[in-house]
Amino acid sequence: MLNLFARKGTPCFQTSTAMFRTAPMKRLVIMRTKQLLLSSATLLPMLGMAQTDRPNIVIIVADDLGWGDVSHHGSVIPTPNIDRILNEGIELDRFYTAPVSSPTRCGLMTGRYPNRFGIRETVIPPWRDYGLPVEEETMADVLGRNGYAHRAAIGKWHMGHSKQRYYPLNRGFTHFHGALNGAIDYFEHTREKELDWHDDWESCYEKGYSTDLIAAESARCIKEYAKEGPYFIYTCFNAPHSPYQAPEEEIRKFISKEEFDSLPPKDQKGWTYRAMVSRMDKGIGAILQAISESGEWDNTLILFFSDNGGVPGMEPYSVNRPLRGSKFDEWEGGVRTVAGIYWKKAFRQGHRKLDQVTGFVDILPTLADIVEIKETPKNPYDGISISSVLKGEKEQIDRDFYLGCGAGVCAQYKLILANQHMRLQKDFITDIQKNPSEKREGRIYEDPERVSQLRRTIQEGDAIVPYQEEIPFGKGQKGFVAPKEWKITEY
Ligand SMILES: [Ca+2]
Repeated sequence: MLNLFARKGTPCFQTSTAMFRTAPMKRLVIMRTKQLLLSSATLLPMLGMAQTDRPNIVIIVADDLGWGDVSHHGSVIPTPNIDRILNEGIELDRFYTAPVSSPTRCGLMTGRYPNRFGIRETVIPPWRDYGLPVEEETMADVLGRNGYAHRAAIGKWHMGHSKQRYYPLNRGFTHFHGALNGAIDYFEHTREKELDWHDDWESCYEKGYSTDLIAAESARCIKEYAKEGPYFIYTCFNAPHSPYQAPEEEIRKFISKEEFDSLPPKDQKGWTYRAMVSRMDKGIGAILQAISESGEWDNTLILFFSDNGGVPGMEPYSVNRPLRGSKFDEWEGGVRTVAGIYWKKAFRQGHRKLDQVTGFVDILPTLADIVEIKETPKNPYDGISISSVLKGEKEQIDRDFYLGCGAGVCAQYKLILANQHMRLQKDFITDIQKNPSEKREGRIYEDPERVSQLRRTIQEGDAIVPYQEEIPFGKGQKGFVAPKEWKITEY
């Protein structure tokens, strides 16, 4: 009954068996799947682009990774696999996100400013009864209608958990393996003391460190899906977000047990954080290897980024230096994150550092462009396609990028209007190219016209009235009791 109910709201172009795991249905489902795969193949010429030309899409998201926490940016933490994406692909040096998790994820999935639907300033906490509204289409919905039969969400979801309507399998994905909430326990897979680890609609009791499990499931799906045409994998590590937990042997790579045990808790956290990043990088390596082994390396588009900057108070173990600020604010350290993109077949890449201003809301429009999706989006995108820049057809697109909360950026300038959240009594303007650290004393040579345009963009963004109310983080926390194993029954 639960499974039948769960299908409500999924796109009719559903081709995975993942949704239909109830035993009596299995044979019928396999037949239906084969029929649908055939029918999707016959549909493809109508969709404009040959199936073989469409890249597999693998998006890998880190959680709270600091700008300075990859070896590519000078960290002592070895991150050869993240570095590989940046070095062999295109380093997206000016990739912007929201300063916290859920807004970034919702903006990524929709190509729209998350303040349109009330998820701008805060994450969706366990006690909140809302999510990404069903009025919004997701990247998985769009790709599902355009030739991508398999669409997996693996790892941290964080776009709504209190109703089935917010669940990944009702948001265009054909497979889900991971946690609905943020900040789960890495070993117990719990949030608010209840198991929050799922495989499609079922509780998942597998053992292990969540980073390893997320990587392994991603690799498994990559190998399975590669046999059946282009696929979409959305892998979200919960690392290196708190709680600070890592396998003992990973910590030992950095520091001896004796030395670790002699340190105060703050430093123990710091060394554990380093081990968490290192382990995540190893998981990313396993994903890259799976793509390679699947024979699809040349035609797989891989995007890596962190959902926001590193947290405050973790220096020297996690740093956003030389950027100012951290998670929760719109200084560069909160919203400009480590990012790289790779697609051997079509991008001009290889040690290419791109200073194009881009970010989370551009990804869906860019993918729609790459896959040659002709349909008009259900709700207009706020982001733009940067496909032409990635392919090397265009050097740069002059644009403004609205960051929320009175902030915005263009190629040359960063402007933050006076506001309480940022504790700014007066507007902050800087030439961000000359002053990437946003030091207050930086001398500004203003182009009044360009700055006025950026100001208008920010004011227009701030004036958006959300159609769903944004609720403060702590509201409803008192007395909240998590549902058993985070099982949700209501649509
Ligand atoms: Ca985050």
